[in-house]
Amino acid sequence: MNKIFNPQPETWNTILERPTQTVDDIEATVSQIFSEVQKNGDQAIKKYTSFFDNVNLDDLVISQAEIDAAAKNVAANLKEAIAVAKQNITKFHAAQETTKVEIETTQGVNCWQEKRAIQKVGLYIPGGTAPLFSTILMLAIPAKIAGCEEIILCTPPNKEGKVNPAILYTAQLCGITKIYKIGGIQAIAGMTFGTETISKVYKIFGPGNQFVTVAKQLATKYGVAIDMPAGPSELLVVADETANADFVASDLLSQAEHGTDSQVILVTTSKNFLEKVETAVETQLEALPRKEIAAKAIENSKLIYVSTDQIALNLINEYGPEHFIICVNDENFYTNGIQNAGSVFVGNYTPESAGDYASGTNHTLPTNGYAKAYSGVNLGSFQKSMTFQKITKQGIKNIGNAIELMATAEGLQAHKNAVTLRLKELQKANS
Ligand code: HSO
Ligand code: ZN
Repeated sequence: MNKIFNPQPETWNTILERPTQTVDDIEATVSQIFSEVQKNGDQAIKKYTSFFDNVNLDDLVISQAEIDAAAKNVAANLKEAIAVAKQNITKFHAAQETTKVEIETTQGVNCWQEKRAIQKVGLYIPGGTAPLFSTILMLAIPAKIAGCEEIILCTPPNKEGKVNPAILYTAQLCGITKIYKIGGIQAIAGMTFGTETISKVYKIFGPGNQFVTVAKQLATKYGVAIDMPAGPSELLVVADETANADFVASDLLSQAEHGTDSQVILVTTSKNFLEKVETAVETQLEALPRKEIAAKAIENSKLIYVSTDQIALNLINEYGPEHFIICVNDENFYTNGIQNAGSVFVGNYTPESAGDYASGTNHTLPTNGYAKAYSGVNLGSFQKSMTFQKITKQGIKNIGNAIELMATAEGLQAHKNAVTLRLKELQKANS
């Protein structure tokens, strides 16, 4: 682990740099697959499934029989655990529902805003070494609460053409409309254009590797919205002598095991605590099944000592971590002062894993410093705001002249006329 003591603010940017991703060569591949899927639909999807996933599929849709069989393969205690998580995630996201905003801005001029669900959404769940069925809960639950009519899911098949049973079980439990055995770029392209079997969607959600990330960005060029630009997982812990070094080490490792490019950082005002965490990480790492992955991430991770809480806070806001754990005596200093973070975990008994699975908050969060401008996925991610207005005769009399003057000043006579005609008619009716 890299230990850094009292870094000067001029060096923060370099110290906190994220692992760089080279996307240039990926872009050409992504564009090629997009244009083939746009032209040849399912045939192109099958071709690339065979190429990337090494399996030839006749049917891209998962059948009810496969889902039922999968459900039998999920242990009863895991089903109960999923139910606990589902209940908490539902409670937290249902509470985010807002009421209609309505105001009479001027007498006779009524304006209001209402939310509407995005009708068709697509969720992407990666395959790979860890089947993240928990991400289905994080995406499908708010989509259902919002009232999305069509919620489809794409996930890559393994070499036998199968999908992890927990993924299928969770998807069915959450009311996903259709599940497709399609992964990677071809999945994102399929949901962007629609094919014979895949529905075209209006917004795509979910994590993925660099290929999926670049594909989601290309989808936006075709008018499909995406949840957020995604990158490798990150965790920053701020801790002082009141924290527990073993707990902190376990949190750092929990993110480190996601991938070799995960970023984990400790910021502390205690040199003694920093040393304790380093030792604890080394000890705990040895016992992890995903030790090799975690070790690589830990190699690039940082233990940073700074002399005051204020310096620590400035540095953390500059970094904008995806996950931010606060284990210090004066929690309020950080909870009040944090400006840029995806999700914040407060106190010694709030591991990040809680938010990853079952406390109720969402785990689809902005990485790569995007927490400075983006929110994590929430109920609003599956909705749009629409505005309405209704103006009475008195209302148009009240604001009509202002509109006429502004339209004239912009040189837009037709805009002015739309008001003038109405005002004249009202004058006539009065005389
Ligand atoms: N920490 C991950 C989410 C996750 N963890 C899923 C476990 N399963 C990204 O925020
Ligand atoms: Zn995680």
